Amino acid sequence: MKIEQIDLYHISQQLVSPFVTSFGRQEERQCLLLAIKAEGLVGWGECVANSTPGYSYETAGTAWQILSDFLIPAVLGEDINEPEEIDERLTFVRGHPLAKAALDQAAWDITAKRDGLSVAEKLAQPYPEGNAKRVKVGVSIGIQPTIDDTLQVIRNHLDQGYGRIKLKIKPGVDLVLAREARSAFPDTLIMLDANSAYRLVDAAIFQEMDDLNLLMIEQPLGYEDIYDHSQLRPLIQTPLCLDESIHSADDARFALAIGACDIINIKPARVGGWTEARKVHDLCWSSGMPVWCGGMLETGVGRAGQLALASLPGFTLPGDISATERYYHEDIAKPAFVLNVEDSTIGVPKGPGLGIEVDLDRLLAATVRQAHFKN
Ligand code: OSB
Ligand code: MG
Repeated sequence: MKIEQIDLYHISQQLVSPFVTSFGRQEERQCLLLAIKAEGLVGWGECVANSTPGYSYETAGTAWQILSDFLIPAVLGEDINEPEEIDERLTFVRGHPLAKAALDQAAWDITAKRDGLSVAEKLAQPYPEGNAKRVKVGVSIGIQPTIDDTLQVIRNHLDQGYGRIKLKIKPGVDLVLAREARSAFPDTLIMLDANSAYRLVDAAIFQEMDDLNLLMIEQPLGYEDIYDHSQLRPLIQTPLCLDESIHSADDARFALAIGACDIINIKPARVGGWTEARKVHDLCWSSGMPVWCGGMLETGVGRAGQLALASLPGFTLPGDISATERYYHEDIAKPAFVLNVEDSTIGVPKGPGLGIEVDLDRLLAATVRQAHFKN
């Protein structure tokens, strides 16, 4: 498929409720969306880089520049048959996985459409068991003004049918919060995400959580650290999960080799796209390490891609893939994703491709900048 045109949009959307983490507060969310056009088909991809470099060094602004000046020119006019060929053509740029992932995702969408498959089916081709039709999901709850507020937000999400609760923590909002949440909800799957807010010397805080029967603690230590996590792990009972510090299958191999974690959160964006995300999945699955699909407050474009990835057989833990209404009043893609209250699952889009339609009017209403690259 010769890539004839690529459209790039920088959008900004109001969140249904502010999202507060140890690295900052978000009331609106920015991201880039891009469309690859070839042979009368369109493939969509989302770059989850936000306005500030809090989670990753990339921002919507840096991703715009890297995509416009380097990544898009490297693939425009090229003949691409399989999505993996995009990944290969982008290796000359070091880093910038969030920017790369948007092109990789769009390539999965357009080639799956060409093949008459959903992205989930195309991703699952190597596995005899194929892909799941529904995936288990949970909700990620930001830091609230008080513990009582947090308990109320947990209650609301349990009432909506979410079967796994993730609580954001930061120094000063950790142990007491976890204890109160556990005593209010003794049987709920509860996990914590620190987004790198602690150091190894803080190990005692996590040791005090040993008796809380938490599902896992996500990324307590440095955002590039793997080694200190391997030192923390034997000191605590709660399973340790890595998010920020796993950028590739090689990082995952290193983490496995030194015993740095029990679980990996796979975010396709953080590892440069779905091609690399599947490699991380394969490595973890063959090593017996459970994985789950993380989230970055995606629009329907990114969410459709998360659901496709999470349908692979090694994704055994609930993902951070909540219903559309939890993030946006009106999303730019249709249909909205809806939670099944019976079993806390969301259906995997049936395709073709990602299985969503981008509503161009809504997209343009949210757009702050656009560019069109033609061969
Ligand atoms: O660390 O998992 C994280 C959102 C933005 C940046 C980092 C993270 C998150 C979430 C939200 O936890 C997950 C979601 O519901 O999309
Ligand atoms: Mg995280």
